[in-house]
Amino acid sequence: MPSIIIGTAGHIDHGKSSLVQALTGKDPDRLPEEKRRGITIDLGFADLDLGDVRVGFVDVPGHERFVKNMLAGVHGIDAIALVIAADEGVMPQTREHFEICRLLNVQRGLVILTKTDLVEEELLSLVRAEAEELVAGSFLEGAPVVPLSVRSRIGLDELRAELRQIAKVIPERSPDFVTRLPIDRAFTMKGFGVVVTGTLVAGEIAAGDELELLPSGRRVRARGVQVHGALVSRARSGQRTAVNLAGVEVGEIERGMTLAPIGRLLPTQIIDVELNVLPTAPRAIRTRARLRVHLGSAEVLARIRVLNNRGEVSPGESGFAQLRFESPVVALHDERFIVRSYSPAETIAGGLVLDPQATKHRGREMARTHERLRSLRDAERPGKLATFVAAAGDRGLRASDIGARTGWTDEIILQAAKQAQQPTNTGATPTIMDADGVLVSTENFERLSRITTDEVNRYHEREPLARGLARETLRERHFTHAAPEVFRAVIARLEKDGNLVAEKDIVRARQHGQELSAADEQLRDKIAQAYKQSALAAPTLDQALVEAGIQASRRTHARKILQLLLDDGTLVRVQGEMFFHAHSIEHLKGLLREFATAHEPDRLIDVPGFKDLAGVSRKYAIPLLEYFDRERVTVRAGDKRIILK
Ligand SMILES: Nc1nc2c(ncn2[C@@H]2O[C@H](COP(=O)(O)OP(=O)(O)OP(=O)(O)O)[C@@H](O)[C@H]2O)c(=O)[nH]1
Ligand SMILES: [Mg+2]
Repeated sequence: MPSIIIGTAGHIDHGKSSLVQALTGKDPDRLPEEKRRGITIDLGFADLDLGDVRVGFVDVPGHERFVKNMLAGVHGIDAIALVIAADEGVMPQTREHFEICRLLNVQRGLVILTKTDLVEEELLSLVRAEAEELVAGSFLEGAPVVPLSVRSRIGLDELRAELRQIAKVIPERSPDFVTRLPIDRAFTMKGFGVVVTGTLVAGEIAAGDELELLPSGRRVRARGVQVHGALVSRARSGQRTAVNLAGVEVGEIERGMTLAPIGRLLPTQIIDVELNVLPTAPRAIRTRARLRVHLGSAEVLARIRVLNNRGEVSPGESGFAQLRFESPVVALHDERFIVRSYSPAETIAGGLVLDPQATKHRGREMARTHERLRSLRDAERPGKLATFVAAAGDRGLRASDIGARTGWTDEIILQAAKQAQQPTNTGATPTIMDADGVLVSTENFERLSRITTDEVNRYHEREPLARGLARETLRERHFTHAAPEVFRAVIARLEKDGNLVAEKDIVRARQHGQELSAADEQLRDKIAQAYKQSALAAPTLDQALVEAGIQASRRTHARKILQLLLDDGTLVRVQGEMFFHAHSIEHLKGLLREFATAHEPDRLIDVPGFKDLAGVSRKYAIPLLEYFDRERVTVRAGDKRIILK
């Protein structure tokens, strides 16, 4: 059976709770204090079976001091029942609640004129006119106006008929978002343990689901799920839902937390928004103002930074702003919220979350920031996704990062990402590409490619004798902010394009060869010769250079030449500055193998044995053996070595 959620709204004592009770038979006021004082203090819930549809009521308090409680329940409703007492007419919280619904973009509802038993026909038509004037130009213009009395029970049937009509036109909740339950109540129930309730704004919760509470990140398990007071196997979006939780104490949960699948959503403390300041706000909202922000069922304090030159948004105007929360909260792109002044607590604005994981903006980047925020507000999903990706810079975004910002399911993210990679000709939205699972803007990717090519070319100019630039150097210089995938993808792309060659640990230009002058060639041969002649009695580097007849002033140059010999394998670095000619090493390997054959089956050699075999002193024997261990020619066995096959 389809179900919808209707929130009551209206001034204190106008008959909201009485109405819910008359319809459902259940008194939504459950607190002893509410019963005693005859007013609603906190949210109340009751539901009504209309035969072909179920209506869940969220009954809110009308008292101006409890608007914050009203706000915890009004998010996520499908429609409002704006209640106006016929004997009092439109009053301050009639307007405030109605404005809140407008700011939250509630799309449907009806007006109910209560207590008609207390007034004459004439006054009733005056109040009706007043109500119509209030809603003129809003989503409630032309909505049904139902006069009724719970005393005489006149009008209740008409109201049921209208509710059924509304239920018919409420669209189904979108399946495009991951599960999210903003919690409005948490309590313990004897024999059950911890129970949380809320309006399931997206997705489903089934018994057995592993979930997490945000912002704390506490992991919990749904032991059982109830909808409309009955156990169900799963609750669906748009239903008032109660979840019995295992793995948590009631003291760890409070109103305003969100229940979500593990690892999907991310609490935030800085968000970029569009702010709509009410025409009735007493003054402009200025940068640095401290505000109460109502998001989902949460109320969080925030400081605002208005993103324009004046540093304020005037009553009746809209503008971009950044909110910095005093504590973390779950916020999603495209989510609406209400802003109240810190003191006195009055509703002064509403807003739309644009970037839920924002960073601080620099003043001189204002134009760019505006362009981004406009795109996040106006673009279709692929455009929004591309804008998020571009804003992330070199770091790029993974699908999970997009999910944490938007609450989109994997399928929606995949679909949007695919579309965003098609070239567009609008030019307004950035294009993006997929670097091994990390999405990055084409602009950033191209920039990194250019920088890499330039850096490698410059390096070759500076060090013509070097084989290439170390990968690590490149990464440290230009890719510290980039995801490793982006680094790899840039190199791979440049290789594919034929510009660069990536070898094990270096990157070089494809056409870069080490052209040596005749003099350098001679130098190279001399050094190689010096090492070859000394065989296993390897000289120190300085000795080798002296032997090769190289002047002290040319040492630095000679070292570069030596590096070439190492690069091409003529020389082998055994340890630090200790080099051997490759021939000598090969010769020694041959001797080791012969020795092994003669010492089958254990193939063991100790250090003295090795010294004899190689004809070297301990100074060389140990580094050589360690080198052979590294090269897997030998393997240590106590103070001996096994010579491997
Ligand atoms: N005569 C008459 N009295 C009514 C009617 N509906 C409600 N009342 C009375 O009005 C008073 C307030 O009713 P509630 O239903 O508590 O009003 P409310 O809007 O829920 O008030 P808050 O939740 O505190 O904002 C109660 O004493 C009700 O008995 C009605 O149709 N006729
Ligand atoms: Mg009430």
